[in-house]
Formats: sequence, C-alpha cells, structure tokens
Amino acid sequence: MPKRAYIAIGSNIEDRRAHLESGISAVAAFPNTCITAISSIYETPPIGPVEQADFLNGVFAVDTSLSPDALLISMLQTEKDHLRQRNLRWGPRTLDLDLLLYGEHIVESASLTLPHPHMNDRCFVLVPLCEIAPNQHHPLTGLALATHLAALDCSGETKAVGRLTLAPTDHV
Ligand code: PH2
Ligand code: MG
Ligand code: MG
Repeated sequence: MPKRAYIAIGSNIEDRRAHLESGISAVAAFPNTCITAISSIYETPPIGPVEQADFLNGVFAVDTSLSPDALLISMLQTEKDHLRQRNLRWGPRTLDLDLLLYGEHIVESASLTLPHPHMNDRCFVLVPLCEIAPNQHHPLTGLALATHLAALDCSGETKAVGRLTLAPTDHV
C-alpha cells in the first residue's frame, strides 16, 4: 500500500521559483510516486545563524510506494542534480527537500529522523503544511498540525507569493 508523505521544499538562490518547480517535477518522476497536493509558495526571511537571502518555501504531499530510505535517497540525488553545494551548514541552497512525515512512521536512524525534528517550530514549514494538511496528526504528539501551528507566532514570518505553475499529477 502506498503511503502519504509530506515534503518541505525551499530555495534561496535564483531562480528560486524555477528551482522549486523543477524540484517538484523531479519528485513526480520518482518511481511509484505521485504528487497529491502542493501548497502556496511563501517568501520567508532566513531562520538560523547564517545571514543570507530570503527563501521561497512550500510543502507538497506525495503518495509513494518507495520506502522512507529510498525516498530520501532520491530526494538527496535531486538536490545534487540541482547543483546543491553543502559547504556551509544552514547556508544558501538552490534546492532543499526535507522529508517531514511518512505516514505515521517514527524513525530514528543515522540518515533519517521522522517526523522531522524541527517541523513543529518552523513557520516556513508549518504554515504551508497546514494549508494542505491541517487535520493530519503529528505521530509523536498526537495533536493536529493546526494545533501546533496555533502555538506559533508566524506574523511577519511567511508571505504567500502565489502558486507554482505545475499541475498535480495522478499517474504513477
Ligand atoms: N532552511 C534552512 C535555514 N533557514 N530559513 C527559511 N526561511 N527557510 C528555509 O528553508 C531555511 C531557513 C536550513 O535548511
Ligand atoms: Mg531544510
Ligand atoms: Mg535539508
């Protein structure tokens, strides 16, 4: 049975919108994987210790028969295909793909932590995620994602700047 997974996407190197679009198209082409929902795109100030350009961020949902590890490996390859440099932790990136949720799975391995450990405290993740899955429960807290969002102050942290020109696919 395919599982529903949620993936956060971000870029703060131009052409940011083109990177998001081709990143989602690449995921849509993964085997046994289809995109089921895409949030609006948000412009967000950089969070963390590195001074850098504003991001475009969003979240999308997939139904996939890939295992969490296989999905992650394909996501990392997609980042590489977008010439993602990993020379500065939390630094600027052409394309960032973060696996937030994979069904109700709870995973703690060297390569993967599920649910994503920071998803509940980042407005640039929770705002788009709640746009497409407000009633989804967080596997560790059991609370609806909208409840986690209500606990955050996201004023000034996210500004919707439209949608991607990419139709959700329903083919496998
Ligand atoms: N990603 C980071 C660090 N800071 N800030 C925003 N607004 N959006 C991001 O995607 C982001 C960030 C490291 O993954
Ligand atoms: Mg990230
Ligand atoms: Mg990442």
